[in-house]
Amino acid sequence: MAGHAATAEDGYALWLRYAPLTGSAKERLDQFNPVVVQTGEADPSVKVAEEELRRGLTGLLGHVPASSGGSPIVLACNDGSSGARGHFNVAAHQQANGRSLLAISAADSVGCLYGAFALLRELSLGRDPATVELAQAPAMPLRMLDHWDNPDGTVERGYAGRSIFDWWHLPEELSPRMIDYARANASIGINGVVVNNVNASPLFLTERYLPKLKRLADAWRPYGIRLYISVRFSAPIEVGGLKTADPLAPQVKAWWKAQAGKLYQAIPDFGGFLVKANSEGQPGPQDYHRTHAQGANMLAAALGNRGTVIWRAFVYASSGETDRVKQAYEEFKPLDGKFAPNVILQVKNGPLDFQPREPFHPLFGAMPHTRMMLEAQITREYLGQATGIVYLAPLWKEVLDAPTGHGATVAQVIEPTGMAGVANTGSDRDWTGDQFDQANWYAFGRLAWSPALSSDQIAREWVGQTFSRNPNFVRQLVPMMLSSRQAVVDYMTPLGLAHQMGTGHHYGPAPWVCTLDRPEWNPCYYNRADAEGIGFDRTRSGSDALAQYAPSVAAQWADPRTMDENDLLWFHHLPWSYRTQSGKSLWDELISRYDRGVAAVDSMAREWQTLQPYVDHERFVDVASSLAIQRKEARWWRDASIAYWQSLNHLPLPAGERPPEHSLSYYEALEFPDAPG
Ligand code: GCW
Repeated sequence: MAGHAATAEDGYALWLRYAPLTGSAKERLDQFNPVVVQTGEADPSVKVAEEELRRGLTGLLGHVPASSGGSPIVLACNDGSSGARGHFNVAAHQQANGRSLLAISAADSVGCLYGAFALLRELSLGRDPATVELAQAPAMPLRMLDHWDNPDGTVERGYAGRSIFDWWHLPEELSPRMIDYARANASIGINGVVVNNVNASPLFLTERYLPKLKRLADAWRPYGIRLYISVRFSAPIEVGGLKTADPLAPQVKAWWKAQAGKLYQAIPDFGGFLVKANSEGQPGPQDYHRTHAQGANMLAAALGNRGTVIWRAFVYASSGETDRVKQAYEEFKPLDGKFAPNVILQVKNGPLDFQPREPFHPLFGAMPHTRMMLEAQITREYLGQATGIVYLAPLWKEVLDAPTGHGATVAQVIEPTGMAGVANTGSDRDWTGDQFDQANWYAFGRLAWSPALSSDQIAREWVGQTFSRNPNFVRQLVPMMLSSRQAVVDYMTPLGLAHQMGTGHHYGPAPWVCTLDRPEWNPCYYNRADAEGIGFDRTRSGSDALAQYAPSVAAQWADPRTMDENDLLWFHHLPWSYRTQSGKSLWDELISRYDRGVAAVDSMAREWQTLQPYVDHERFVDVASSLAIQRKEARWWRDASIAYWQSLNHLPLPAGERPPEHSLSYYEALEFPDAPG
């Protein structure tokens, strides 16, 4: 039995659908009413917790919960307990009158809100309220979304329409979306939002933007979300009328202090500044022969103990002489211990740039005297953008679980600080441009809350709340999601290849590109393919990037014969005839991986067809069309890549292999002037 197919839906409700329960699950929940606020009723966060409980119960029951007569659901929001901000308990107790009582208790009101959302999650998944027992606390203090949204409504690397932030009409108009956005974030524990692109417009530091920022911060405060902005390092010149932005110049220091003062006057809990400096053409302290630490510390002094400077480690010079993946470590490692206490270094998961697979960044664990957070990319810039199914939890788990060799996993290194995800939201009705990309927003938040959660559990939660809790459906869909990340690696850049995408739009394959001014922007810089072999030698005989890792970790990647071949060509340049662990030649193995990726997408598309009975028509068709695009993309990546490698090595395809559909010149000539940037 497929269960009821829900009515037509557009995805706007995200995982907060609260679809009606049926049968015994509904009957059990019907016993629990009313919602009672025991403490903190005047608190805005408690108010929204109460509201959300009522909304959720109404959805799950299919009617407004009774106002008396049942086992109450009680919000007790300053229970005197101590612990991390946001921790909560949810448990059913037996009362003297024989009735149960379901209590959500926490030391602070935001904890209570998180508890309410956690309870609703359990109930949405069909859990018997009488057996709910949760005691949770966030694993890390900062759980942030970074938006690469511009004031004109465009979104850098955004594939879901325009920006969700309507700066033009703020502060007078606050779109209801801003509240639904806050609800979605609070439901997964996100507690910080950077509202603008790291390639930052100085507009955000003007008087005109203050009331706009204030309106958003006020709207999000009840949801436990603090607002941050990205700042442009040269803003003192552009909007401050100064002649310099030198971080040691007294007038520059004074200007930033004054800006911070205005921000705190309007927004007392303003989070702080995110900074991309001396990276990809952005201004920074090095323009004045100052270090990253001097630049960051000057801004940190302006904020004082009220807020935080989050300084990005994503830097690489344009010389191309040093292997690009080594540059962040070389610049930042010597600055360990030099940053002010309210500075955090934000490090991307890998040393290159959000590729389908990268080894973890060597800075994790290597700067013990520096607060460090992880930056992940939820928007799929390099992973097919907003098409098909690519579930990213396995990618992030791989990094979080990696032992750094410095006595801690990546998760343990960042837990005292936090995690930021580059948001994938936009003005599209479904928020993320593709139904399944909602899962990535969800998974990011859940992992920041608890990196110990498994990709499987997160997928189950998301599927159950977002689509259907039917066990057959969940059992079939979750494994598809779990294998989808390896599929994209396989059809795009198998065996440790990276950065093989088209210039600018970063969408399709272009391994042949070799003539861009900046050598490290060229795919050929990374594949190093020629008639003899392929791959980037990062061992001692090559760039020696391996030496940036702890010895135990470097050792695990040093020998191509024993290492995990998923990273093979990231670290080694090998002949096409090299014998891989499967016994196949490197060439044959490469082709079999491309094929495996294409086959995986085909099978996802096929399986989705069989799931039609469980899914509303609108979202069924939406996902089916998206998978049709992904099938095309997978073939395009495979065929164009193989055509190019063959033009170099002139090797025949293994017997029975399908040749590329078109000639290499066909793929080379494709242009996409209309692609989103
Ligand atoms: O991944 C690259 C993107 C740029 C981005 C940059 C960064 C915001 O292609 O669009 O700029 O990384 O992370 O700063």
